[in-house]
Amino acid sequence: MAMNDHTLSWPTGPVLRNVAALVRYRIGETSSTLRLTEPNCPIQAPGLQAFWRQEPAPNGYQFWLELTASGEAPIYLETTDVLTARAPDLGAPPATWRVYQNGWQSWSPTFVRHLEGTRYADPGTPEYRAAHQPHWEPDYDGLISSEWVAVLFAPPATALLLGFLTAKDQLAEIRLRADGSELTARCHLDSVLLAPGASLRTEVLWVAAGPDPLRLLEAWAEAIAREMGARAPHPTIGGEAATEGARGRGESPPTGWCTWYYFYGENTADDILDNLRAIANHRLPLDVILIDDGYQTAIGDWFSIQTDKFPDGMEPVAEAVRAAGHRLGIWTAPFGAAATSQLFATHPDWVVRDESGAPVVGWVHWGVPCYALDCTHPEVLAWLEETFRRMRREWGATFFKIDFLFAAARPGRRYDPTATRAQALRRGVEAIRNAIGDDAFLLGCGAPLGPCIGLVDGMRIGTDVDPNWHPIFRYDLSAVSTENALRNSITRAPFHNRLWLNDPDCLLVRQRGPDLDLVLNEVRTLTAVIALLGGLTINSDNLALIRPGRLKYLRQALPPTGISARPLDLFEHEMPRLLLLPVERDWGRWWVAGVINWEDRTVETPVRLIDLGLPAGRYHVFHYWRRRYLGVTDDTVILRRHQPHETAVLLLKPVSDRPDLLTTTFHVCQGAVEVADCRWDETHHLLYIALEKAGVQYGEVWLTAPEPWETIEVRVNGERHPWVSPAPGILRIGLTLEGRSEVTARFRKR
Ligand code: 9PG
Repeated sequence: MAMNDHTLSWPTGPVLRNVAALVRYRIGETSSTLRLTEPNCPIQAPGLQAFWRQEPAPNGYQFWLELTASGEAPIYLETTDVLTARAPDLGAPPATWRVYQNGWQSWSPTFVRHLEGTRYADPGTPEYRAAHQPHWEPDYDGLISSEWVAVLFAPPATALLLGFLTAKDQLAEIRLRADGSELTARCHLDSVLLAPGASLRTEVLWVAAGPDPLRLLEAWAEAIAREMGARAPHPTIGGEAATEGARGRGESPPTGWCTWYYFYGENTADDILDNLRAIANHRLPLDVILIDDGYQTAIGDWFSIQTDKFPDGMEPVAEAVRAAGHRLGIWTAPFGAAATSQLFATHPDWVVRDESGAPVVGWVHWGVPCYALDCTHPEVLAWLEETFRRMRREWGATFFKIDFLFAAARPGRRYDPTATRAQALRRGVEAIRNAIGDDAFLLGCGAPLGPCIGLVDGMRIGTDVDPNWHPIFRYDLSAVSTENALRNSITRAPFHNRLWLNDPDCLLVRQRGPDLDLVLNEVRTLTAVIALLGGLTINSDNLALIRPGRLKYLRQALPPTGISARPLDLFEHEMPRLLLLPVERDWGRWWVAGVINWEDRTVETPVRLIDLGLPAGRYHVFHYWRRRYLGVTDDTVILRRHQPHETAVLLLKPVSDRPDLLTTTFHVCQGAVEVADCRWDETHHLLYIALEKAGVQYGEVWLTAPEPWETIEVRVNGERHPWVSPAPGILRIGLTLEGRSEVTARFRKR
């Protein structure tokens, strides 16, 4: 073996050959590339000392670079490849591979791309590049770029993960040539200055192999969460252990109501007060009232309130929200200054500048260019702190949705020439966290993911939901639409409870009409997927006008379980269609599966227990939305008429030989949150069930009573109560649950 052919091997897994590291840098006018082929041995180049570190790590290795400006002259660091390798050998031709491709910010497409026959088409527009391709360059064609982490999967059982375990200091990506000829893990140093004598370290890369790509991805999320001190309640929940948290203990993720997806910024103070009243009247268990975009006169002028909508300013609305017992949430886009803003007029020196000295546009907000604030400027950081302190102090806001965060990471010239784009962004988010305090909830949106870990409590992980299922303006995978929003929420489900709490965006349940073009199956899918993913659950209808009958969908998603279902076929389908939530309680164990039909036509879908990974045995099957008991199976459930965009939510419960709880219809997760207790009294042949849920809701409790058991009576809160038997051995009991109810059923042997 030649000295310069560094190889990485696994006992059974893939092999990387010709492994090397590269440093691209400039001293004066001279650009150079330093190639390192031997790890753990420092290299001295003119003006630069480089040390490429390799260490063993679980299921593989970890790598990073340490760089020192060792000469008299400053160095400008461009990019470093912490690892680059020729043609990874996954034991199967690249055409068969699938790659978990993570997008760069909240709204960027994320899914497992099939190298052959993908649905992904790069729109190739400047707008798409600006929003989703932070490392775009002219040779981007034929390149797959994934931010911070990628998992290569060669079916049936060879997976290779490359993922950075730290993300505070540099933007980092995994690049794969689409023909499989080259694999690179790159850190972006953005041409920052390294002064003579100064050193820096790249982010740390983990390279791991194993048979199960989803488990590798989950393990990466756990590892980076640990390294970066993620603000998640259960940072070490793993695949199996995830059921632990589903016990319903601890605080549930935020619930709430948001102004955006009905009013789109046109709401007045009165609209908010009307919705507050509606929430109280309908007794909806929603906590946060989130005042989204549209109250401010310009991006950046956060205390200049539009008086036509809020005639008395923000204070009285904030006061009413708090008086009604809610948390006040406020939307901002903190790293932007509208070209028309007072902020920019007063502080033109606070924005990032391009080479020619012109202000860098962060984004165009509903037609108005917003310049990117320079979060390395101490005055900007002080202003950010003051802004958020005031919102907390003067309005009493304790929930902050901070949006368009990618603006802080735009390329350009900054006050601090040693700061990378990632560091600039992180300093900005840190200033906000400092100001709002440790106990306020910080929700990232339009946010580059990596540098926010450890600072945000929640993160939007997909594009905006929309009154339309398919995108209507543009047709790419980032375009706002319920379909695209749901796809990302599913493909990034492994981040939930690990990096932060996932925000799948708002739940819309209003009737189809001029304000909403989702049919009933689509609303149910939105409800089911949000409920199964267990993250933030925020409604955004006009609750003052909604037909009350529609509120049943919202109630069935509340409260969130806090635990995410697993997308079992993530590495099989670019649009994953199989979610599985395992639930375990003292009184039993069951599974809730969400089976999604993304097609625009009715299909027949077989659901095999073996694909769900269930222990062998016999299971009762309940078809949740259709409120239908499908009988017992030990093999396959066939959904014969699986309608367009319908999600079949199936409960699978092991068959018992004595009377037992089958399910309830109070929550999509069917017992995971609303069943407080369930006991079988063998002496008295009594089944006792305690239900607990905030608000008021009509629903059903379903029981099983196998031969030879026969039902004598049912009582609800001590009173005799009717039941029906929709199938032999099955009981259905309808009741209104208000806080707490106790159901007892007495049986005898025939
Ligand atoms: C408020 C909204 C909501 C929403 C956010 C964000 O023009 N655009 O490309 C564009 C993309 C996303 C977007 C708005 C505009 O939505 O995700 O929840 O807060 O801002 O303006």
